[in-house]
Amino acid sequence: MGKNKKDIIQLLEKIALYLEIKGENPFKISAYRKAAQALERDERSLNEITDFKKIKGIGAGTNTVIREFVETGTSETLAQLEEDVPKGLLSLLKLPGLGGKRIAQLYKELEITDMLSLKTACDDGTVQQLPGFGKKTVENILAAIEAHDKQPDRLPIAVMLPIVEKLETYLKEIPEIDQFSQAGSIRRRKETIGDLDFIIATNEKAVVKETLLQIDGLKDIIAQGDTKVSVTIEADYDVNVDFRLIDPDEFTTTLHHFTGSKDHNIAMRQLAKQNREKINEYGVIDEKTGKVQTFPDETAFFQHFGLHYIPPELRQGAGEIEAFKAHVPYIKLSDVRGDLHMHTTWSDGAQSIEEMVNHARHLGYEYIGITDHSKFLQVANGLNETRLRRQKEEIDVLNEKYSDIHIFSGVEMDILPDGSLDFSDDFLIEMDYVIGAIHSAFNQTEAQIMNRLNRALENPYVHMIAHPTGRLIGRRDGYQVNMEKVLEKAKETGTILEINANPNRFDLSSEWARLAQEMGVMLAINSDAHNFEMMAHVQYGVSVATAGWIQPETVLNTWSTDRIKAFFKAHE
Ligand code: DGT
Ligand code: CA
Ligand code: CA
Repeated sequence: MGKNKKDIIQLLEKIALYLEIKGENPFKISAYRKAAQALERDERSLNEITDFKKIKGIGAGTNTVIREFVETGTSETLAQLEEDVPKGLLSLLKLPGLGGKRIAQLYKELEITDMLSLKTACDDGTVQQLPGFGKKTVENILAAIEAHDKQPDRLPIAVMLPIVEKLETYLKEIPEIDQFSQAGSIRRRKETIGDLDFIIATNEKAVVKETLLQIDGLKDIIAQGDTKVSVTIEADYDVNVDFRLIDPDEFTTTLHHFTGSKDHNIAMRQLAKQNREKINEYGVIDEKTGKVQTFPDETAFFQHFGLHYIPPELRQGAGEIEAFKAHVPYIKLSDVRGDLHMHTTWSDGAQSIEEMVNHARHLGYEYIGITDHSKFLQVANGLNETRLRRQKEEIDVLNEKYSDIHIFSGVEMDILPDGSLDFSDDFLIEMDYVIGAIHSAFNQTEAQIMNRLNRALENPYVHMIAHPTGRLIGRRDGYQVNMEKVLEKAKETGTILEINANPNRFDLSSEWARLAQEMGVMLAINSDAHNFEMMAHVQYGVSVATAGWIQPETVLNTWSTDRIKAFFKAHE
């Protein structure tokens, strides 16, 4: 079934929310919330729990729901609620300031069922008359609806990646397709994406085109020619996708052409001109003879121009063509030997330590670091000193059990709003390593934020700073950080800065990472995984690093286990 503990917690919370929207008995709602919290607090993973009813906070009713979900992967209770509650009501949750209770009120008192009926009732003044809904609240709701209706031109890459995955699954099932690839900004792993581009090699364009038009979620056909199909796909947002259909022997040149960037293509064409050649999507044309040359892959294509293979992330028209006349030692996924930031069921992760270890072994890692949250972060069930010591014992046992991987015992320690650290130095020295992180009071002044970061950077037991700016791409700018000063301090204290590989974050960005490397600051590419699947995000972190010209040597987790051990010790 593949359900993990997080899935159950989400199920219980969802049921509570539906009950709340329906305006059901508060005790019933609270029973589901309590059960979710009890599971969150419990350190065991799903496989280790034999009897849910034994957990304080889980009663007979919630136990039945959990067991059904674990055994069948579905929930009759949730299915019934999904039938009872109008779908449009749920979409109202996306508006900031509207929770289950308020939505229940709108539904019951005013029969509001979706965004449109809410807007109408706001406009004609009826919402304002509800108890607890003042003029200001109504204005806020209207502003939120407007912001929601206005889809941004570019979407964060984190929104696009799941859609890309679905599209690729679909393309893989089409037998007439020879090969296909992402192109454009998604292949270059930009932070935000305008539209998705795919290049498809096929000898049966008409059949493939027809099949593409059967795709799930198709909302609009923007254009359909012999070689190009442009569609709008409906997901959380509307997403435009360009599919280009070409003959198999033209695949490489078309792929290069539509991978861009535009500036890179311009620079390539200038280089070709020196050879008296022209590049277009169909091939490389000799100006004298008119002969068209095609290539088996991009390596051969670049080689034709005397260049080493340039990774898509670096095709920016920013000096890469000159640079790649020689060998450039940029980082690749295969350089990564381990992952030094992840969470387990001890705090807010979905899997146990041993499960994460085994997944890491499956990925071929030589080491991982377990870095659950610290006590300040109560919402994530952060660990205090006692629990961290117990966790370290468990890690010691696992290190005995598995000889092919080393598990570092770390912690993602909160830097508190007042600048103090969540643990004293006496305790920190017990950990293999410590990651400092800000998760609170984001709206402080630059002076306050820098004071907090400096305290962590200057502490000899803090080895690394997680997601240094706190931004979420397209959603949150992060806190007021003076990154130049952070880089200087990191250099001075030998503190590592993280490239958080989560596609919502990419923090540091490739630009900051590049400057960090130039200044002699060490980096680490971390998944910050809260479950198995998220461990794969490291590949995106590597793309961020590649786009910043980062070399393997700059990145801690390309080093050997012994070298890292020595580094952690020496830092203190
Ligand atoms: P995006 O979609 O705005 O995030 O950025 P891209 O780079 O994916 O841009 P897109 O989808 O307009 O075009 C894909 C690539 O095709 C672009 O990077 C460069 C290449 N290209 C080649 N010829 C043209 C052209 O005539 N117009 C445009 N816009 N792109 C072209
Ligand atoms: Ca594009
Ligand atoms: Ca496009």
